[in-house]
Amino acid sequence: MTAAPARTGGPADLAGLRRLAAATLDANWEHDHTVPSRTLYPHQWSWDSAFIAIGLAHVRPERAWQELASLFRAQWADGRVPHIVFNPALRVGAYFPGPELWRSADAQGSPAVHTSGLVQPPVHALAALLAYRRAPGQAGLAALHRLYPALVAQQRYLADHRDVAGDGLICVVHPWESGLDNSPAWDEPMAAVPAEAAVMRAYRRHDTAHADAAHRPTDLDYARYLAIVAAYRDHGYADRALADGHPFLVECPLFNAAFGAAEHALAEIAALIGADPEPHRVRAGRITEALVRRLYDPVNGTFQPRDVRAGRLLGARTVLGLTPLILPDLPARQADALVVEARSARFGVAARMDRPLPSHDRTAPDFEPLRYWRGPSWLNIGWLVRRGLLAHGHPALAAGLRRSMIGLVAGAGCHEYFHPDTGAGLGSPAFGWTAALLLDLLADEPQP
Ligand code: 9WN
Repeated sequence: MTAAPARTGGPADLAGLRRLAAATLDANWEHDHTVPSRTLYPHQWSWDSAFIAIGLAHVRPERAWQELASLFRAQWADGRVPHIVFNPALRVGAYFPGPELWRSADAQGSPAVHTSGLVQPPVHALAALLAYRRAPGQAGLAALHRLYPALVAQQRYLADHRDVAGDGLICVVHPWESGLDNSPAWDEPMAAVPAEAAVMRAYRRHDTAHADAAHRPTDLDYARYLAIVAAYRDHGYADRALADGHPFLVECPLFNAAFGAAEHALAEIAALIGADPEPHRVRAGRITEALVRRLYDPVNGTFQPRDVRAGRLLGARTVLGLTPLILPDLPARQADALVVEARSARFGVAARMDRPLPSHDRTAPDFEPLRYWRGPSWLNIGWLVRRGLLAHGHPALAAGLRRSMIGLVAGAGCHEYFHPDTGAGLGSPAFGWTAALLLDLLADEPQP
């Protein structure tokens, strides 16, 4: 497809953009949390809340702490932080799959409120640390004191229950756990999940009522999503038997990078509240080492997910591969290779970007500019990659990415995601993490 010029003009009025982002967060606020979108995602989502807390700290710090506290009130007894916390006030059918499909109340150790049984990338410790840095003070410190044990339990759940291959890395048991649900990264393991699109006739999908079906996962994808949920749910969301036949077991570079970044953040939080940072530093080092050993592909010079069932690295070269850059202790060899990958025609990161950062290799035959996570640009991923570029000494590239992301919102508003060629807004308008991370980017003006 021909590349239309990206909208790189940027805002004439940064204060206006800031007001738009703050108003979006206000409009999505729901008594103790922020919904990602009033239409598509009307409940509370786990990693959305973390990104949103980072943005709230700029405008309404008290809500940043409420956001994280409400999510962690739904933490399970085993430490898992559910990927969706359902709002009981909403009608049945407000989102699919809803509580009636997850049946969390039947599982051991689930909280009083209905939730899903899956998790999402653990970016919450990083969010708590950044929220505190943005809004330091007694209230923030007290919030960190309260959150710290819950954040530690979240990490312990992952380490103790989800290291299915025993190699120090966490397995995601469903594409929804990766946060990049429909990424081409999952095509191979998803193809091995037995399911038929026809089962979807028994359900009413909520997403395609609010977004163009051509942009969303297919019915066959959804049939597989449901089959994987059923397999996990029917074992009571217990992780003991995962290795014996769970249909989807993948070590994801982004999830594991977030897992490592969380230990780095916990070390800093521990120091702030008078706990011992050292065990967190040790664990962080081990995670980075395991990531490099198990998921780095020296031939391609990027990180690839590992299919634990099939026992091999997966081939699709998606933006997931760049995200271990967020680890400050990533060795120079891998960090340098990721910068080469980021600057390549596949991803186009540059000091002056002519198009947004795509979610998938834009030179790949299966690149789709409109379909969910198969090409479009997301602000949370760009935000993570930008942090990584800064951490590894590439301020000019980081500045280019920042300008590109601000330009996207200036051109199209706080959309869920953006066309990777034209920058047109796609998915849900008034999307929570886009607004929140925009606030963070606007405030983080690099020094000349
Ligand atoms: C399933 C809420 C969530 C994000 C995910 C994104 C999408 C849900 C869906 O929306 O996933 O969890 O219905 O597609 O892929 O990253 O957390 O914004």
